[in-house]
This record gives sequence, C-alpha cells and structure tokens, in this order.
Amino acid sequence: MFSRAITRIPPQSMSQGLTTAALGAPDFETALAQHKDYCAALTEAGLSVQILDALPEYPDSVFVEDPAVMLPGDGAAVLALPGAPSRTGEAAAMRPELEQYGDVFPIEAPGTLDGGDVLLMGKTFFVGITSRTNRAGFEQFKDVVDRFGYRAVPVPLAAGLHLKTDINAVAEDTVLASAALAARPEFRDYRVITVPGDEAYAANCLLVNETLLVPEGFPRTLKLVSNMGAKIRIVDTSEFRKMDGGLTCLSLRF
Ligand code: CIR
Repeated sequence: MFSRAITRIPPQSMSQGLTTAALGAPDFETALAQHKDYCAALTEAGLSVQILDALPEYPDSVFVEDPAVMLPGDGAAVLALPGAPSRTGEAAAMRPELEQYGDVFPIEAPGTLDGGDVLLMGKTFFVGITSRTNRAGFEQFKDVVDRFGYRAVPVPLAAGLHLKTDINAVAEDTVLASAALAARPEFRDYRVITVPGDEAYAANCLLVNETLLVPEGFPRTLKLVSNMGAKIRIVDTSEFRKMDGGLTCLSLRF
C-alpha cells in the first residue's frame, strides 16, 4: 500500500526535453491542467501528494519517477543516476526531498539507472537493462534492495525507452504488457494481459492501491482492465505523451 506521492510541476521548457514521439510540441497550459488532474487522481486514490516546484533548467524534470526509486514502507530511496546526460542533474535536485523520508542510497558512475526501468511487483524489483539503465547500475541497485529484503531481476531490453513503457502492474498478480514483453520468461509467474498493438502507449497504466489510473483514449485497453477489481480513474496525459512520458513517470509513490 502506498500512502504518499511526490510530483513536480512541469516547466515551461518541457517542449525542449527528450522525445522520440512525432506528435508535435506539448501545449504548456494543457500540460499544467493535465498535471493538476493527475495529482487530483493520486489524492482521490488516497495518497498525500507533495508537489515540488518546477525546475526550468531541466526540461524533463516533470518525470520525477526517473531520478529515484522508493522502497515503499521503509522511506528509504535509491537515488538514481539518469542515463540521459541532460537529466543527470535531476538526481541532485531530488535528493533533499528524499532525505525527509529516510536513508538515500545513490547510484554511482559508471552505473546509470532510470526509475522508469524499475517495476516493483510484491517484493521483486524487475529492472530493465536499456539505453538508460546499465548493468553496473543494476548491480548497485540490487546490492541496496537486497538489504531491505527485495529481489532484483534484470530484464535486458533491445528496444523501447524504459521497462515501464511496456509493462506495468494492474493487480497484485497481473501485468499489462506490450506484445514484445508479454511472453518474457521473467514474468512467467504472473497473469499477463497483452495490450492491443495499436494501443501500446496504454501499457503504462498506474496501480495506486485500489485505484487503477488509465490513460485517456485507449478504449480496448480500458475494457481489458476494467474487471480487475480496481476502481478505474481515467487521466489525460496527451501532452506528456508528446515527450515520451506517461502515468507512471509523473510521480514517485511510496
Ligand atoms: C525522457 O526521455 O527521459 C523523457 N522525455 C521521458 C521520460 C519518461 N519517464 C518514464 O517513462 N519513467
């Protein structure tokens, strides 16, 4: 169970962030409104939400999931080392916020790790090895979480931005995955729902206690996850999608 979340207001510079999407530039006012609704959805799901000030010098800083990984219940955090050079400094900016809640364990170079590559299911952290997260980062992460009684499982990926771009929890025993990840042996102990190919973005749903946040505009995925037992809350993330971001990226939950 999560009780808190950290988010950060998007900066006006967000359109200068990293993206592979060919969806045009985000509209800043719409992004602000969507961010507000996202924070409201987390509050409705029962979380106390801390909203940090915008960091204009870091265009991708609204995606707070990437510079840290929280260990729910312990208050402890792994301070990530984002693999994209333009985002590395986001970790130092996040550190004082994390220190309010518990011990902070930093990933150190040559290791890199993006929180978007880290999926927690029960007491197991699945960690995507991607262009953002390397083996050294994974090994350091594993050493920390071992001490807190978690298992860490590497998931090497040949394509895609982050692990959670393609796979997320929709129930304790169920993941929603893109076709590319649905058959991966790492997830054989879980029930897997495959997201329709033309709705791949919707694999980034976010389960917050008894509520499942689902991105707006993906009716077939919505139908697939509607009977999972969770209350469904639809959130429009169209402006963040233009910058390769989605529901999980916009908060740290713990
Ligand atoms: C980036 O490329 O780093 C950002 N534009 C998007 C990050 C999305 N974060 C996430 O999936 N956890």
